[in-house]
Amino acid sequence: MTRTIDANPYPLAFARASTALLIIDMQRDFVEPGGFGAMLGNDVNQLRVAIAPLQRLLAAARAADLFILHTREGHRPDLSDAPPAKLARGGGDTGIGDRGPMGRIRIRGEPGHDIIPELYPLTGEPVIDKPGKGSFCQTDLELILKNRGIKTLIVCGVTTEVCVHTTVREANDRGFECVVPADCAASYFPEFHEVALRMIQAQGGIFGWVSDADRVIAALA
Ligand code: TIU
Repeated sequence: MTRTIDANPYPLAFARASTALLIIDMQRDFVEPGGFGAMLGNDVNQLRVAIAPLQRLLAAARAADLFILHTREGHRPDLSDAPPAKLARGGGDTGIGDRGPMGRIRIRGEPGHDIIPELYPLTGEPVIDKPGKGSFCQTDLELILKNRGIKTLIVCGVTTEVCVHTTVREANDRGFECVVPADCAASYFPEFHEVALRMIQAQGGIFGWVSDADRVIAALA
Protein backbone atom coordinates (compact mmCIF):
# COMPACT_ATOMS: atom_id res chain seq x y z
CA MET A 1 0.00 0.00 0.00
CA THR A 2 1.32 3.40 -0.96
CA ARG A 3 1.23 6.12 1.69
CA THR A 4 2.53 9.68 1.76
CA ILE A 5 4.59 11.58 4.28
CA ASP A 6 3.66 15.25 4.52
CA ALA A 7 7.05 16.75 3.76
CA ASN A 8 8.86 19.62 2.07
CA PRO A 9 9.14 20.51 -0.73
CA TYR A 10 6.22 18.13 -1.54
CA PRO A 11 4.67 14.92 -0.14
CA LEU A 12 6.83 11.80 -0.30
CA ALA A 13 5.12 8.58 -1.45
CA PHE A 14 6.33 5.44 0.31
CA ALA A 15 5.33 1.92 1.33
CA ARG A 16 6.07 0.63 4.81
CA ALA A 17 7.56 -2.62 3.48
CA SER A 18 10.20 -0.76 1.47
CA THR A 19 11.01 1.92 4.06
CA ALA A 20 13.67 1.88 6.77
CA LEU A 21 14.41 4.11 9.74
CA LEU A 22 18.14 4.87 9.87
CA ILE A 23 19.37 6.42 13.12
CA ILE A 24 22.80 7.97 12.80
CA ASP A 25 25.44 8.02 15.57
CA MET A 26 23.30 8.62 18.68
CA GLN A 27 26.41 7.69 20.66
CA ARG A 28 27.26 8.66 24.22
CA ASP A 29 30.43 10.51 23.23
CA PHE A 30 28.46 12.88 20.98
CA VAL A 31 25.31 13.32 23.04
CA GLU A 32 25.97 12.88 26.76
CA PRO A 33 27.30 15.46 29.20
CA GLY A 34 30.75 14.18 30.18
CA GLY A 35 31.47 12.72 26.74
CA PHE A 36 34.12 13.66 24.20
CA GLY A 37 31.86 16.17 22.40
CA ALA A 38 31.27 18.03 25.64
CA MET A 39 35.00 17.82 26.47
CA LEU A 40 35.69 19.71 23.23
CA GLY A 41 33.47 22.52 24.50
CA ASN A 42 30.30 21.66 22.58
CA ASP A 43 26.88 22.19 24.17
CA VAL A 44 25.36 18.71 24.11
CA ASN A 45 21.93 20.14 24.92
CA GLN A 46 21.84 21.26 21.29
CA LEU A 47 21.84 17.54 20.37
CA ARG A 48 19.75 16.23 23.25
CA VAL A 49 16.61 18.02 21.99
CA ALA A 50 16.39 15.33 19.30
CA ILE A 51 16.17 12.45 21.82
CA ALA A 52 12.48 12.76 22.79
CA PRO A 53 11.13 13.14 19.21
CA LEU A 54 13.38 10.28 18.13
CA GLN A 55 12.08 8.07 20.95
CA ARG A 56 8.53 8.71 19.73
CA LEU A 57 9.46 8.03 16.11
CA LEU A 58 11.41 4.89 17.03
CA ALA A 59 8.42 3.54 18.99
CA ALA A 60 6.10 4.26 16.05
CA ALA A 61 8.50 2.63 13.60
CA ARG A 62 8.74 -0.47 15.79
CA ALA A 63 4.94 -0.60 16.07
CA ALA A 64 4.66 -0.29 12.27
CA ASP A 65 7.20 -3.12 11.75
CA LEU A 66 9.52 -0.83 9.85
CA PHE A 67 13.06 -2.04 9.21
CA ILE A 68 15.24 -0.15 11.72
CA LEU A 69 19.00 0.31 11.58
CA HIS A 70 21.46 2.20 13.76
CA THR A 71 24.95 3.47 12.97
CA ARG A 72 27.99 4.22 15.10
CA GLU A 73 31.04 6.17 14.01
CA GLY A 74 34.23 4.51 15.21
CA HIS A 75 37.27 2.39 14.60
CA ARG A 76 39.03 -0.85 15.39
CA PRO A 77 41.10 -0.70 18.60
CA ASP A 78 44.32 -0.94 16.55
CA LEU A 79 43.16 2.05 14.41
CA SER A 80 43.99 0.11 11.24
CA ASP A 81 40.76 1.36 9.64
CA ALA A 82 41.31 5.01 10.59
CA PRO A 83 42.75 7.14 7.79
CA PRO A 84 45.89 9.01 8.91
CA ALA A 85 44.27 12.23 7.67
CA LYS A 86 41.34 11.65 10.04
CA LEU A 87 43.66 10.85 12.96
CA ALA A 88 45.60 14.07 12.39
CA ARG A 89 42.47 16.22 12.09
CA GLY A 90 41.50 18.65 14.81
CA GLY A 91 44.89 19.62 16.08
CA GLY A 92 43.98 19.10 19.75
CA ASP A 93 45.92 17.20 22.42
CA THR A 94 43.28 14.47 22.60
CA GLY A 95 41.88 12.70 19.55
CA ILE A 96 40.70 9.41 18.06
CA GLY A 97 42.14 6.43 19.90
CA ASP A 98 43.30 8.44 22.93
CA ARG A 99 41.87 8.06 26.42
CA GLY A 100 38.78 10.26 26.75
CA PRO A 101 36.22 10.79 29.50
CA MET A 102 34.28 7.66 28.42
CA GLY A 103 37.09 5.36 27.34
CA ARG A 104 39.18 5.47 24.17
CA ILE A 105 37.70 8.01 21.79
CA ARG A 106 35.71 6.60 18.80
CA ILE A 107 36.88 3.04 19.53
CA ARG A 108 34.42 0.17 19.16
CA GLY A 109 33.58 -1.46 22.47
CA GLU A 110 34.37 1.61 24.57
CA PRO A 111 31.54 3.15 26.68
CA GLY A 112 31.56 6.46 24.78
CA HIS A 113 31.21 4.67 21.45
CA ASP A 114 27.98 2.97 22.50
CA ILE A 115 24.47 4.16 21.63
CA ILE A 116 22.62 6.11 24.34
CA PRO A 117 20.26 3.98 26.46
CA GLU A 118 17.20 6.04 25.45
CA LEU A 119 17.54 4.80 21.84
CA TYR A 120 19.28 1.47 22.37
CA PRO A 121 18.89 -1.00 19.46
CA LEU A 122 16.73 -4.06 19.94
CA THR A 123 17.90 -7.51 18.91
CA GLY A 124 17.33 -7.81 15.17
CA GLU A 125 17.94 -4.12 14.44
CA PRO A 126 21.26 -4.01 12.54
CA VAL A 127 24.00 -1.76 13.90
CA ILE A 128 26.31 -0.46 11.18
CA ASP A 129 29.81 0.37 12.39
CA LYS A 130 31.22 2.99 10.05
CA PRO A 131 34.71 4.46 9.94
CA GLY A 132 33.62 7.69 8.25
CA LYS A 133 30.94 10.31 8.32
CA GLY A 134 28.82 8.69 5.60
CA SER A 135 27.05 5.44 6.48
CA PHE A 136 27.69 3.84 3.07
CA CYS A 137 31.48 4.34 3.01
CA GLN A 138 33.26 1.02 3.73
CA THR A 139 30.16 -0.62 5.29
CA ASP A 140 27.63 -3.28 4.26
CA LEU A 141 24.68 -0.89 4.63
CA GLU A 142 23.81 -0.77 0.92
CA LEU A 143 23.88 -4.58 0.66
CA ILE A 144 21.59 -4.93 3.67
CA LEU A 145 19.11 -2.32 2.36
CA LYS A 146 19.03 -3.82 -1.14
CA ASN A 147 18.54 -7.33 0.26
CA ARG A 148 15.49 -6.07 2.17
CA GLY A 149 14.06 -4.25 -0.85
CA ILE A 150 14.37 -0.87 0.86
CA LYS A 151 13.73 2.18 -1.34
CA THR A 152 12.91 4.93 1.17
CA LEU A 153 15.00 6.01 4.15
CA ILE A 154 13.89 8.06 7.14
CA VAL A 155 17.25 9.45 8.25
CA CYS A 156 17.68 10.82 11.80
CA GLY A 157 20.44 11.44 14.31
CA VAL A 158 23.53 13.58 14.72
CA THR A 159 24.94 15.74 13.48
CA THR A 160 22.67 17.19 10.81
CA GLU A 161 25.35 18.83 8.69
CA VAL A 162 27.99 16.13 9.09
CA CYS A 163 26.99 12.45 9.32
CA VAL A 164 23.28 12.88 8.55
CA HIS A 165 23.99 15.06 5.51
CA THR A 166 26.79 12.86 4.19
CA THR A 167 24.60 9.78 4.55
CA VAL A 168 21.61 11.40 2.80
CA ARG A 169 23.84 12.50 -0.08
CA GLU A 170 25.35 9.02 -0.40
CA ALA A 171 21.90 7.39 -0.27
CA ASN A 172 20.40 9.77 -2.82
CA ASP A 173 23.16 9.01 -5.31
CA ARG A 174 22.48 5.29 -4.81
CA GLY A 175 18.81 5.73 -5.71
CA PHE A 176 17.22 5.85 -2.27
CA GLU A 177 14.60 8.49 -1.42
CA CYS A 178 15.47 10.14 1.90
CA VAL A 179 13.38 12.17 4.31
CA VAL A 180 14.87 13.84 7.38
CA PRO A 181 12.45 14.63 10.23
CA ALA A 182 13.83 18.01 11.32
CA ASP A 183 13.26 17.54 15.05
CA CYS A 184 14.88 14.07 15.00
CA ALA A 185 18.23 15.44 13.82
CA ALA A 186 20.45 17.98 15.55
CA SER A 187 23.72 19.86 15.41
CA TYR A 188 25.96 21.50 17.99
CA PHE A 189 25.40 24.59 15.80
CA PRO A 190 21.69 25.49 15.36
CA GLU A 191 22.40 27.60 12.28
CA PHE A 192 24.14 24.64 10.58
CA HIS A 193 21.12 22.44 11.37
CA GLU A 194 18.73 24.95 9.78
CA VAL A 195 20.83 25.53 6.68
CA ALA A 196 21.59 21.81 6.24
CA LEU A 197 17.85 21.07 6.16
CA ARG A 198 17.23 23.92 3.72
CA MET A 199 19.95 22.54 1.45
CA ILE A 200 18.32 19.09 1.29
CA GLN A 201 14.90 20.39 0.20
CA ALA A 202 16.03 23.29 -2.04
CA GLN A 203 15.66 23.17 -5.81
CA GLY A 204 12.63 20.88 -5.69
CA GLY A 205 14.21 18.48 -3.20
CA ILE A 206 17.67 18.37 -4.73
CA PHE A 207 18.67 15.36 -2.64
CA GLY A 208 15.77 14.68 -0.33
CA TRP A 209 12.77 15.74 1.75
CA VAL A 210 12.35 17.34 5.17
CA SER A 211 9.48 16.60 7.54
CA ASP A 212 9.09 16.18 11.31
CA ALA A 213 8.41 13.41 13.83
CA ASP A 214 4.65 14.07 14.09
CA ARG A 215 4.10 14.04 10.33
CA VAL A 216 6.17 10.88 9.83
CA ILE A 217 4.43 9.12 12.73
CA ALA A 218 1.03 10.05 11.26
CA ALA A 219 2.06 8.58 7.91
CA LEU A 220 3.23 5.32 9.50
CA ALA A 221 0.05 4.71 11.52
N1 TIU B 1 28.24 11.70 13.59
C1 TIU B 1 28.83 12.84 13.22
O1 TIU B 1 28.22 13.77 12.74
N2 TIU B 1 30.20 12.91 13.47
C2 TIU B 1 30.85 14.09 13.69
O2 TIU B 1 32.05 14.11 13.83
N3 TIU B 1 30.07 15.20 13.78
C3 TIU B 1 30.47 16.44 14.20
O3 TIU B 1 29.66 17.36 14.09
N4 TIU B 1 31.65 16.61 14.74
